[in-house]
Amino acid sequence: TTEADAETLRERVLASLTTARERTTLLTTCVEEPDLTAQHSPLMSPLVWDLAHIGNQEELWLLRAVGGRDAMRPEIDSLYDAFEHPRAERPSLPLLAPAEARRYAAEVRGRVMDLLAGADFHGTRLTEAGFAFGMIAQHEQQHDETMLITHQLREGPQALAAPDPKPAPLFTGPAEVLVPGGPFTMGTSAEPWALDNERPAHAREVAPFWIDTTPVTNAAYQAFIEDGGYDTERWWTPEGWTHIKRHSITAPLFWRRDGDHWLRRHFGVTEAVPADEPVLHVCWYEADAYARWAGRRLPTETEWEKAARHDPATGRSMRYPWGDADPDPEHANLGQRHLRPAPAGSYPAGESPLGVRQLIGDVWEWTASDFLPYPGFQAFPYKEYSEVFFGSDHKVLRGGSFAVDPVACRGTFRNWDYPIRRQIFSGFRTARSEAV
Ligand code: AVJ
Ligand code: FE
Repeated sequence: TTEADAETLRERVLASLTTARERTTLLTTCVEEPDLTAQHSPLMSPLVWDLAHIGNQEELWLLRAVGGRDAMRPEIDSLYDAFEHPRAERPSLPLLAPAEARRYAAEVRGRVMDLLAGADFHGTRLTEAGFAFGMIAQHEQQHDETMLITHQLREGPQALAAPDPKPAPLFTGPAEVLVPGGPFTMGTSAEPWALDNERPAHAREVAPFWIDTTPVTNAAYQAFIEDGGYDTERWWTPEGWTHIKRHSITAPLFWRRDGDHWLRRHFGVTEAVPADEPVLHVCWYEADAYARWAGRRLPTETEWEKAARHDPATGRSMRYPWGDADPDPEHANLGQRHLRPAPAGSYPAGESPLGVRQLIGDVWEWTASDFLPYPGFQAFPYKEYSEVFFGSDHKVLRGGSFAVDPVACRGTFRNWDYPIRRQIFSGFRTARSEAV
């Protein structure tokens, strides 16, 4: 019945918001106050900015837009508007101090709990199926990934720890699989909490292509380095070549050569680069150059989504590679349960019908494609979520990383960034067209 559905939805909203807040709390209490207010990189906000911004967006969209309440502290809105102040400027703003930011976010959340208790999930598009609540849970989780990136950039001793992923049996499957050509349905009109840029569902025609069964590993990437990849202009786009030479980039971010092997700094610990894990912290230019060196290319966004969602048996697009079930820990490495990707070939339960693994979780995967709207795109609920980023400045990343919560990750989910960015939890896999 509708009443039972509403209760299920209320519980799902509550669980999603609660999971997000537990993560936010951990990320903002595992270091001392000076590390919350410091800017650890000009690319990132102080952690205390993310904390109050999370609360402020929740107030704006749930208490004010859905609940019709007045602003709690109208004077702070502009401080936490991401478009008014670029990240580099944020530490010089009169930000709420950590204790105050925590109190503000908690007070917003308390009022949201009251709102949720009486929420009607029908009505406007914003409240339909709890969309605004789902959007805010996703927003907080996205900032939890952003804050984890800040932690990785932070110098100093380890503050966060998590168990390593379960060792996987050695993967012995084929290196690549053939995805058949033909139409498939890209995007979604059905997923209730899908964001505007994932909509609407539409048909795409795809030529047959081969795609790597697993993300590219550190060992494979090291072979590119040892083969002089960073000194061979022909592997790089002109922009990529200029960029790596200007910034003396010779390896993924956080890597350091030590004699004949590589070390990396990972959440405050220096470790040998793990050979069998997917490569992490590469920019689009590096992914693109590696692919060319390997005689291959990056998959287009359309190819990636077809590999991740297409069920050749039914012709249907599924929610995830493994089917329509929500992710569980056997399917994918998500949600900061582990602070690293799992070895390539892990998660057999999460493979696609064609046997492609780790499309969801582990590392964000760079695609060849610019971030563009789908045919029929409509900005919702605000232009600044996606629309202002469309164009050739940003490349699309797919699939989510170990740092993304399941609420903000699905077969249709789209992320984007500048092609020079590599502080994000980014890796890639390669593809090639089927010879005709
Ligand atoms: C989708 C990850 C590019 O962090 O800029 C957070 C998500 N939007 N707050 C970002 C987002 C507004 C966004 N990305
Ligand atoms: Fe935000």
